[in-house]
Amino acid sequence: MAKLKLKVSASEKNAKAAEENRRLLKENNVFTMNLIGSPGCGKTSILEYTAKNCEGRFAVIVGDVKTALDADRILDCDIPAYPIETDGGCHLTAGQIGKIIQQIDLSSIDYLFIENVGNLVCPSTFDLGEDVKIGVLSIPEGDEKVRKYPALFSRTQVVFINKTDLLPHCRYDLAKVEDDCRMAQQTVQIFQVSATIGEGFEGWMDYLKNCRTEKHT
Ligand SMILES: Nc1nc2c(ncn2[C@@H]2O[C@H](COP(=O)(O)OP(=O)(O)OP(=O)(O)O)[C@@H](O)[C@H]2O)c(=O)[nH]1
Ligand SMILES: [Mg+2]
Repeated sequence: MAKLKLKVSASEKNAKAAEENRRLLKENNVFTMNLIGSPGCGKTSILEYTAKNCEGRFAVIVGDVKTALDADRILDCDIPAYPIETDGGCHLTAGQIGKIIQQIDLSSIDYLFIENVGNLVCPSTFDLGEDVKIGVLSIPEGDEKVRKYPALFSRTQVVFINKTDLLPHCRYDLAKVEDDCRMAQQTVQIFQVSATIGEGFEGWMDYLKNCRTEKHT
């Protein structure tokens, strides 16, 4: 009973912090995206491509269990990056994001990306105050992930299917995965990309532009 009460209050605490983050980010017209996917699916690579090729002013918060290696990769693209080392934690919390956004000049950015800890389960149900959750899949992981992890894919407004350059080497039914994504979330926008060779990002660029227009009018 006491354990249940503790659990409820932790999730209530997170929800409250997420609402406060959302209020602050909205007030500053910052469009915020929470990237979730398995370890190695290409979250940082997609952000590197975005930083180098898409228009807008960005900041990135990067969650990892250990190290600031990914934040360093983003800094190398001349984008402000803020690492969060969770030290064993399998997802980011709204409280952690709240502490970081106090350090960011929100009036100087259009987009905030949050790269969550590589994990298809735990980050799914933790609201960070984002506008959208973005799921990242990749070809070598196999084509059943959307069906296996419904808690995430029922909440993702955008899905990347990354590493399309590896399609000739893997058995992967792209059409089926797209169907699964739409079954889980009818209005999802799907981008098939290869972050390594920079292929398939036109739709993503339009998406970002549209989000900014909506926020700033
Ligand atoms: N072939 C291929 N490799 C890719 C692509 N995108 C990323 N990679 C490789 O996949 C590996 C993992 O990429 P990351 O961007 O670090 O993946 P991540 O999701 O950020 O990983 P974690 O932060 O550790 O969860 C690296 O070796 C990348 O070079 C792609 O489109 N094609
Ligand atoms: Mg990464």
